[in-house]
Amino acid sequence: MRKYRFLETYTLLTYLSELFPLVAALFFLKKIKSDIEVSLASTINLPLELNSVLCNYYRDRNDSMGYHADNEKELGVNPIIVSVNFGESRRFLLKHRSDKNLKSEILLSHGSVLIMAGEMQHHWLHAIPKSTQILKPRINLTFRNIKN
Ligand SMILES: O=C(O)CCC(=O)C(=O)O
Ligand SMILES: [Mn+2]
Repeated sequence: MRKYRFLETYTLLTYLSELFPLVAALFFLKKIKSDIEVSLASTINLPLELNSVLCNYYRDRNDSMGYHADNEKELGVNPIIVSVNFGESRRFLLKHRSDKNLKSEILLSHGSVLIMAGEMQHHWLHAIPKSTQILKPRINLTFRNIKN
């Protein structure tokens, strides 16, 4: 029954997205946002309102993002940032700010969700490097909570 309803909604959205792409995109964003909020609350007991989203579009292997921390004042002290990935897999690099030997990386594949939380933005920088391999496009959404 639920599956049937989902398919109906999906068919409707496919038509809708051809006529009103922006409306369909907003519907999908809201759905992803509420799915994340529900699963954070039910799995790790973390009630959180995500009130903003940034979208990054990586056209090919030459599009990248340099090392940075998401530590803007409006995100608060230990922000929770939920990153959702579509399309091509890309390497997500991490390096520690003070201990140069501490490095890590995660392959963010289609459908993966990465949660950055706690003191991560104080101690670590992250980046998406260029690639030497031919890559298809990738869309990354990062949901955040902006404080007033
Ligand atoms: O594309 C990614 O996975 C990283 C995005 C990111 O770090 C950002 O938007 O601040
Ligand atoms: Mn970032």
